[in-house]
Amino acid sequence: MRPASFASFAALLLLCPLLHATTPARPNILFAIADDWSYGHAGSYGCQWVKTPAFDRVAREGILFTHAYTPNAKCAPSRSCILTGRNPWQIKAAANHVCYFPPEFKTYAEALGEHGYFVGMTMKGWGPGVATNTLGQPRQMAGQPFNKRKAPPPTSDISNNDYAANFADFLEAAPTNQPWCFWYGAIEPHRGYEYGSGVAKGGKKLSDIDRVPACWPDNEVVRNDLLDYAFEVEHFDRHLDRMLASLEQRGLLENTLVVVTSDNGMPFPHNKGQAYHDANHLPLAVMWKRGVHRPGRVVSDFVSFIDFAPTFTELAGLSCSQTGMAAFTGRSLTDIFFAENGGHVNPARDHVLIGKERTDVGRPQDSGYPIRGIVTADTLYLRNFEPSRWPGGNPETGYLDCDGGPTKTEVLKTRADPQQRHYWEACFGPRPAEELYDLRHDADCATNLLAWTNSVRSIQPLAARLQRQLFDELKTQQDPRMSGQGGQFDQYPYADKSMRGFYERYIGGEKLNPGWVNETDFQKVPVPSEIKP
Ligand SMILES: [Ca+2]
Repeated sequence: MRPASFASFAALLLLCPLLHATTPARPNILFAIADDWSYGHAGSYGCQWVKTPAFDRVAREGILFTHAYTPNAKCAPSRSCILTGRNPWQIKAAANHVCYFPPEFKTYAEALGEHGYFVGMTMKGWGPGVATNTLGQPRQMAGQPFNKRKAPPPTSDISNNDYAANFADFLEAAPTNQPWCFWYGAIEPHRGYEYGSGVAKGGKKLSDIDRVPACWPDNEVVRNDLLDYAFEVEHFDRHLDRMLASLEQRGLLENTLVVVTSDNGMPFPHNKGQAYHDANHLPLAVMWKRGVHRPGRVVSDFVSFIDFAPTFTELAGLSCSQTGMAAFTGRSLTDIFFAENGGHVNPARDHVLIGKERTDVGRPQDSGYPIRGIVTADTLYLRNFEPSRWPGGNPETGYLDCDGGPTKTEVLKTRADPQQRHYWEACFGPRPAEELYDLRHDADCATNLLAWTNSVRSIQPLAARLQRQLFDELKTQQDPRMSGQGGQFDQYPYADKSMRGFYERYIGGEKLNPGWVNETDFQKVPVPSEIKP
């Protein structure tokens, strides 16, 4: 290299700190996202009752993350965070489930499409909700859909979308001189499940499950429900396996960044749609043969779903201003991709923020259950802003803010049984304004240390410190909850008009079928002793 050109090359590097000296050409991106799959339920994490050979391969030939979190454990807001690189409290109505997505927030898929990428998706992209541009035209939030191929599903509750065949169609359609970006949005293991399919079709046994989390009764119904969920996770993984084979056959695996994760935790009480640790803590593996250094690493850095959009746009060679997107709050993951070591790579990645607003209806005035929280290596601190409301939705409207299913019904039955009532209390009972959990000894978040008189005095300084850190960061991020404007989240309309105003209409005698709960889940209004906050 001649001195002049070396100087200009060096100057370019200085001007473009995002361009790593060894960064290969713009990679293709395969983003594989399961629907409601929890952390730990993969072979790579040591699980025996959920078989995930494709995920395990991605982890083995890339990086396995042990501390990846969505900021919001519900489909639409979690996907909004992925697509925008911003936290739920920074994207207005998109903090909510089933919202009208604000046209002002561009997605990374739209930005890549404007800058030379061929962008496609199959099945579930962003949603549920309504996303249109300022002219009212539908937006392709995650890319152009490829959904033509169908295949007989293994159970009546699994999609007939042949995801892998649709991905192959996408690859056929992709121009050879362009990088591409594909969103594989399976709808497994979202409910419903074919009851007993894990045993009958998956060849599993109830005794395969090593432990049932502390918040649900351990019985045959719950174990079957878990195995049916496992069988659906495996369907997602089988299609991923075919997609990897497809890439390999075409010689595309080398320069494709493969990201495999989920949008939120499993659709069981105390998990999906809540803010306990298992709801937000998610599986994540990343493979990129030409880019990721030292494959086979296990990384314990705290990473957030808001880190995906900055990663993808950086690898596409775009600065944030070039993308035309609202400024990212997330940080590109390339510091981890290009590191040489496993364990904790970047000391700055030592915590994540989480939180939620309205997830589903079923409370008076379509109000949500607002929470903010901070997760560190040892602790989960939660601040509940409206503790007089029901966290899972009102009993008399079927606790609608929790997907219906066998485990939910089993937990609800325990409300009338003094010996087992603690299950109902943990999953659906009223909560205090503050909660603090010791994640080292209580990963299920069964014991709120701030409600336990023996520990409350010693634990309060820690709670105060975490609340200060949480609130300081939220203020910097201009969270409306920090300036007394949090009520705006309840004012954004629920985009499914047939369900809007559910509570008042149902109580008023209107016949409404919410679809996703069982008839017996509707319970009488609470007795006064249940209203503790
Ligand atoms: Ca989901």
